[in-house]
Amino acid sequence: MNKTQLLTKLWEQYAHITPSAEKIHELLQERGEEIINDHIAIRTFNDQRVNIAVLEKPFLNVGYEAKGEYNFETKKLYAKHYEHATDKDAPRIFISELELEKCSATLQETVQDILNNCDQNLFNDPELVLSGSVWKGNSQAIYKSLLEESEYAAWMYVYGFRANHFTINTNALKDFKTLEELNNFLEANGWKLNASGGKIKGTPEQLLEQSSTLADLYTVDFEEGALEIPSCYYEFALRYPMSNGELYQGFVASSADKIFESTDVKLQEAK
Ligand code: OOG
Ligand code: NI
Repeated sequence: MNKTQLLTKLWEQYAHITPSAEKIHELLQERGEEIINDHIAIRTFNDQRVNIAVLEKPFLNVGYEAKGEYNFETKKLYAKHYEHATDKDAPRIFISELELEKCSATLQETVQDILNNCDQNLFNDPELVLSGSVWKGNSQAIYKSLLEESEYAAWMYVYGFRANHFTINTNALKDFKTLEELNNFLEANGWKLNASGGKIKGTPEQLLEQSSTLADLYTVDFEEGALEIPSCYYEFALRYPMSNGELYQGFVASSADKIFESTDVKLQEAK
C-alpha cells in the first residue's frame, strides 16, 4: 500500500461512521475551498502487540518520520507525532496509546482478555491500522465497565484501529482568516463544537489554535441491544509562524488534552 492508498482508506473508513465530516467537507468545497488535511489521529493501547511501535509501521513504510512526543498524565496517555520526510502537504500523523500499567487492575485485566481472545495473527497484519475493532467489541457490559474509568479505553473497545479524526488545515482555506470565523460558519450551519476548555484551544503564542466538532453518534449493535456511541469528529487547526518564519509543525499537549474529549459521551449532553 502506498501513501495515497493508506490515507484514502483511512478517510473512507472514517467517513463511513462520521457522516458530518463528509457534509462539512462538501459545505466548504461548495464555497470554493480546497481541503488539505493538517493531521490524522489514531488511538491504541500500549500492550506490545498493538502499541505505537506497531501502529507507526505502515506510516514509516511510506516515508513518515517520528517527531514530537506528548504526555497526558490525567488521561494516562502517551502520544507521538509523525511528519512526512519529503511531501510537505502530507498530513501529520498523531498516534496515542493508553498506558495500561497506570490503570486499575480491573481495566488491565479487561484489556488483556480482549487482546488474548483475538486471533493473534491479526496483530501482525500490515493493515492492522485499518482493521477497526478486531476483537468485535460487542458487549455493553464491557463497554460500560471501561467507560467508568477511561472514555478512551471504551472508545477503543468499540471502534478500534482507524482514524479517530481528520483535521482541516485552516491556513490553506481562502475565505477564513481566523479559526473564530470558521467556527462561526460551522455553528451557523448547525454544527456543535467541543467547548471543553473553550471552543478555541491554544493561542497564537502557542503557535497552534484548534477547534473540533463533537463526535457523531453512531448506532452500535451490542449483544445486549443497540446503543448510540460517539464515533469520530472533525478538527480544524490554524498554525502560526515561529521566529524563523516557518509554521509551527508540532502539537500542544494542553490543547490536545481537551481535543481528546470530543468523543466523550458527557459532552454529548450539551448537544
Ligand atoms: C487525539 C486528540 C489530540 C490534537 O490535535 O491535539 C489531537 C484523539 O482524540 O485521539 O488530535
Ligand atoms: Ni487532532
